[in-house]
Amino acid sequence: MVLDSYGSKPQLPIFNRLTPRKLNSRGLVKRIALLIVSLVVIYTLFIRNFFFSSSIVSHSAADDNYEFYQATKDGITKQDTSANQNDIDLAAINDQNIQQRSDDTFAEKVEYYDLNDYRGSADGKNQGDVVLFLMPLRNAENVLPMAFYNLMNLTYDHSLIDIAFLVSDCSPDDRTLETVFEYSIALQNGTLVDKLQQEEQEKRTQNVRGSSDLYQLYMDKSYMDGVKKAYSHPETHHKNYRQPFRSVSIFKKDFGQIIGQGFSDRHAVKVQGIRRKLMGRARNWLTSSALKPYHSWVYWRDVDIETCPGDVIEELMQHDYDVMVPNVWRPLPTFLGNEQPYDLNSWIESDPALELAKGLDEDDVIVEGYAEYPTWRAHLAYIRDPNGNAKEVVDLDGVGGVSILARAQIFRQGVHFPAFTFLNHAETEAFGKMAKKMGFKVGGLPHYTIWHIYEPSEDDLKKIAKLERKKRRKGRTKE
Ligand SMILES: Nc1nc2c(ncn2[C@@H]2O[C@H](COP(=O)(O)OP(=O)(O)O)[C@@H](O)[C@H]2O)c(=O)[nH]1
Ligand SMILES: *[C@@H]1O[C@H](CO)[C@@H](O)[C@H](O)[C@H]1NC(C)=O
Ligand SMILES: *[C@@H]1O[C@H](CO)[C@@H](O)[C@H](O)[C@H]1NC(C)=O
Ligand SMILES: [Mg+2]
Repeated sequence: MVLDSYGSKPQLPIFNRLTPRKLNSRGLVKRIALLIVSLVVIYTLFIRNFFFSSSIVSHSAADDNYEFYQATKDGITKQDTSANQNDIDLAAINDQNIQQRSDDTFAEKVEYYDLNDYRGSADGKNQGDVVLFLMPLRNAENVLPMAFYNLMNLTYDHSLIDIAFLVSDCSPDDRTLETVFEYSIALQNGTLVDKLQQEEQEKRTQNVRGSSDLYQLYMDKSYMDGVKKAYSHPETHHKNYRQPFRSVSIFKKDFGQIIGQGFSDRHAVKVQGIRRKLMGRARNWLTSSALKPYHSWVYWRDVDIETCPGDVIEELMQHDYDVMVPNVWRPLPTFLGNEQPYDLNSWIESDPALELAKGLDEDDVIVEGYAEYPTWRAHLAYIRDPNGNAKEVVDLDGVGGVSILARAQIFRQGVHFPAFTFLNHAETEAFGKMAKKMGFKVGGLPHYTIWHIYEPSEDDLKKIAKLERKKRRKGRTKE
């Protein structure tokens, strides 16, 4: 009620009647009291909300604090960082900066790059194309072992891959950054497999089996066997498994993401627009910070992929597209049907969706896979035939961000992940549309599938608990 009258016009009695009418002192006290009350109301209803909400939605342009580290086999070095951070030793940084500046200024070398040499070839592996591998991370500690196994599993020459992680907005008790440090050092030292296997061993002997692992008993057996095979003798997959990468960079920068990282939090339709735009901002920041003139390709990969063929980069590259994505599915408990398409952001545009977009506000974001937006688009995920030809390509309009191979030159020419609404889309879907608008080739492989982890939703956990109770009752009646 109050808000409405505010929304239209600040019609406070105090402003209306500030006419030269004689006031007695009681009237004056009343008016001053009213003024104070009004100001408090304005503050609580409007100003405070304004500041609060703007800190959620938008990110202050002036805040460009970040941390930048590089990992080698000998440890982590802090490379460069904004000078006005509170928690670091300013003197040390200033020294470092002065050092760097004088090095750069007086260095007797000019670096020359002919960007025609870095256009990206379909046969990049044999042409020596350097790939920039980018991975965004948030509260990802638990899935990092999986992600690093997948990294080592890449058959694209490791010495041609620069890795850059972006760690953002983690919870205070989360150890994503520290874990990335530890694993990256061991990765570059060639000893990460041993470290991960030792950690697993320790966990097994401590017998830490969270109740959340119960769901594994309800997964499809052939899927679980596949996972076991992928992880139990990992080094057998290719001979350069332990080879260090060209470089490993770790950026830490917060973007003010406050939407929870739980499965149900992230997937509510209401939060999609905000979440996706912030992710767009984070992806763009990482691209601009890590992309170098000598990169021919950029490969984006999510942390929570359980199994993926080791030659995914070569497979995506050989088609000579500017943007190429695989199919992304996830396993499900058997009582939910074993498996399901996961990434619905890779699609072919449809007429009903274009019609739908016409009726929306310029700033509205269409999100795929929600009843609220019946788009009738053909999703890459649903085109899949498990026995289909893995080399078959379909042209796409929107793409998902789980695993994108893109030519580096498209970023140099301005294609990015919109942090605003572009053609009623944001982030990766808008990236696909933008690349296409700028004349680049965007495609996907419907029958070439990588598998996202299954994270049990609250409903699924309830169902599992119920099944467990039933099992126990049965067990007792048998005895
Ligand atoms: N830097 C950064 N990474 C994020 C953020 N939110 C998610 N991520 C990472 O981005 C990738 C995709 O996120 P995820 O929540 O798995 O997306 P979903 O599977 O599509 O729901 C994962 O590697 C996450 O760790 C964020 O706010 N900042
Ligand atoms: C690096 O590798 C050597 C063996 O090659 C090993 O002794 C050492 O512990 C490793 N360091 C780290 C940090 O993993
Ligand atoms: C590693 O690559 C092999 C061969 O492509 C594949 O079978 C295996 O599942 C991969 N491992 C993981 C953890 O995805
Ligand atoms: Mg995910």
